Amino acid sequence: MATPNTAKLKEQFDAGLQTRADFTIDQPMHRYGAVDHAVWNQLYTRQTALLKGRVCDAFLEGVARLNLSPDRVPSFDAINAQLTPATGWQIVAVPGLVPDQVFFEHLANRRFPVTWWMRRPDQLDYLQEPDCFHDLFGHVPLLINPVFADYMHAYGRAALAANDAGALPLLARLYWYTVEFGLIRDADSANGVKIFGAGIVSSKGETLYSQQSDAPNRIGFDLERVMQTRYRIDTFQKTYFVIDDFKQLFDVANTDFAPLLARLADAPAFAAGDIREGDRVVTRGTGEGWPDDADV
Ligand code: HBI
Ligand code: FE
Repeated sequence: MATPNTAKLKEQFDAGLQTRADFTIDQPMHRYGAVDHAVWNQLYTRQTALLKGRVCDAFLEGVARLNLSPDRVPSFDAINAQLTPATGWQIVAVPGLVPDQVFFEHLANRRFPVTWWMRRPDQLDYLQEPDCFHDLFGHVPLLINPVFADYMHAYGRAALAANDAGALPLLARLYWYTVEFGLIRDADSANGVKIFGAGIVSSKGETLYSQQSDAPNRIGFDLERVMQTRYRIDTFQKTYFVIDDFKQLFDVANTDFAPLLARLADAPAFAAGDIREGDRVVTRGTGEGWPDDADV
């Protein structure tokens, strides 16, 4: 969470914004200043250069098709003009993190909530909460890909059902290890993987670490295995899961989650850095630099 001081400032800042019952607002274009546009430009330029040869092709195609402006914080309406005709998704502006139930209801209706505000210049490398650069640059390019678009929609519906059944942690882990920190196989790339997760794509440090470091495990994606695996919210991941292709997400999207959640309800959760029997290990991590306190 934000420090109390930041939260206090943000509260005052948000006060003038008309927040609707579903937590959406109109993107307040007049609130972006020269510093916000400069931060967007700096992050956009840095990440697009760094991601070349490291991120999956579908992401680059998405960036190109959405016509994201490098020099200014993009208008959400302009993005929707490209996005909605392609996959039925739209982005909606929100003040920041929204409650789980609200978030999933948006996804289940093909709406992706995007935080409207930009991080400060002293937060280029890290901030704990999602800002506009993470939400927009990290998440939105893949929403113009039809397979990924359907996966996110199915995820929203499954998460709503899981929330009702008290099984949200299982679905939160799936989101974490695919949408936020997913890798995808690519024989010609470092460690045989490329990047697609938004938490990686929007971070310089984790872009390099997730693909090139010897420290983390990289393990072939398996739905049940992922849903049982704890994660880190405060450091680079100890383990990344690697999908073979987007078809694998399509199969997950078409899974009947109810029996799976019932079966896993009492199953143990694995530590983030564990390697288990039956894992398809892509790379076994050295564990260098791993914190030894408990995972989430
Ligand atoms: N709200 N704006 C926003 N963005 C998120 O990614 C988000 C959220 N609320 C809840 C939530 N994510 C989590 O429940 C998921 O990561 C599982
Ligand atoms: Fe995110």
